[in-house]
Amino acid sequence: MKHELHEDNANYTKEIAFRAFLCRAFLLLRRAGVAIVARKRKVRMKTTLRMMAGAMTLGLAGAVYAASATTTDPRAASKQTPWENSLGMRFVPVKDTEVLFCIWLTRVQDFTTFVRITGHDAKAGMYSLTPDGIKQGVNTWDSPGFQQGLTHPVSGVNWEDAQAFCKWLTKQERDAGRLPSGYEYRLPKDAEWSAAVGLPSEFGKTPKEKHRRIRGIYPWGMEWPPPIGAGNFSGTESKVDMPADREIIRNYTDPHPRTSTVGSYVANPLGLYDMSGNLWEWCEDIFTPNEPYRVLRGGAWNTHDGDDLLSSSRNHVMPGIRAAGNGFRCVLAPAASP
Ligand SMILES: [Ca+2]
Repeated sequence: MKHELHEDNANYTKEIAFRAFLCRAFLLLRRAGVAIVARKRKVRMKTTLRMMAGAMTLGLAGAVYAASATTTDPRAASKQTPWENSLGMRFVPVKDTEVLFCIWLTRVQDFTTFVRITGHDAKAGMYSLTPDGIKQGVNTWDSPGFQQGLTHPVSGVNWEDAQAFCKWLTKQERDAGRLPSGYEYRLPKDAEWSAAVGLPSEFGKTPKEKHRRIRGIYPWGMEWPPPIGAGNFSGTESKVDMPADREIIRNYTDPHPRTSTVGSYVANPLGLYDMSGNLWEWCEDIFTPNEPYRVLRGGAWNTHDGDDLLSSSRNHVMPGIRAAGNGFRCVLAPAASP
């Protein structure tokens, strides 16, 4: 299943607005169904309030795409006026850090541009979920075994691929005079990602020491299972083309069995999308000293375990491993070596 043909940014804006509309309609219809059941259970008021809250939050998710104002100065960037780069990636500041986070995971269209220009080969050895279980080498980032559009997040790329993308984009935009002086692209650090997901101060020095130490707090709040519309996880909808005995979140459904277009779910208070679900996000850091594993955060479309979706949870994977549940998000940071 190859990716669709390239769209320009204008078409992208229209497409993403349309997909956000479809997603909102789906979720509101589901909520209407929940309301009927709830009336039978005499909890009408509670459900109505949830519907109103859901409509408001999902409305906000779509509203971002109606706003087109951006800035060319990273220091002037805000949630309402992001900084936009040459690929149309948008960045907003995150309090208590020096960096700007991309509001989206890196998209298929971004990675496709990188590969087309550099010839970077990111295809070998990808792990993917098939009806017969997890298989290696069957699929690749540009044909991951499920349908993707160019505005889906690129999946099946490893930490080294993500590093190569960031280095290429930094050089590309510096050479073109497009990157403001003193900045570079890189992956978020583990502590920066915690700030971006809204975690309070964590105890511990290393990601391993911080791992799952704050219990009961998820990116969407304190509910389990997640409230409707919280993100793209492995809900009942994901039971297609996967082993029958694979676990899911039994009391959760979203519209996406695999990856979803970035920005399909409500943004967090900083304006960042998919900080929970869609794809795990590679970070710069090692998990613990003297071991090669790199940190990933946030969970993915194939995540069902509540502990994995805690804001304080970390995954740790060898930097060369490519897997269909893993992708990455870039930050714009003060350059370590201008
Ligand atoms: Ca899903």
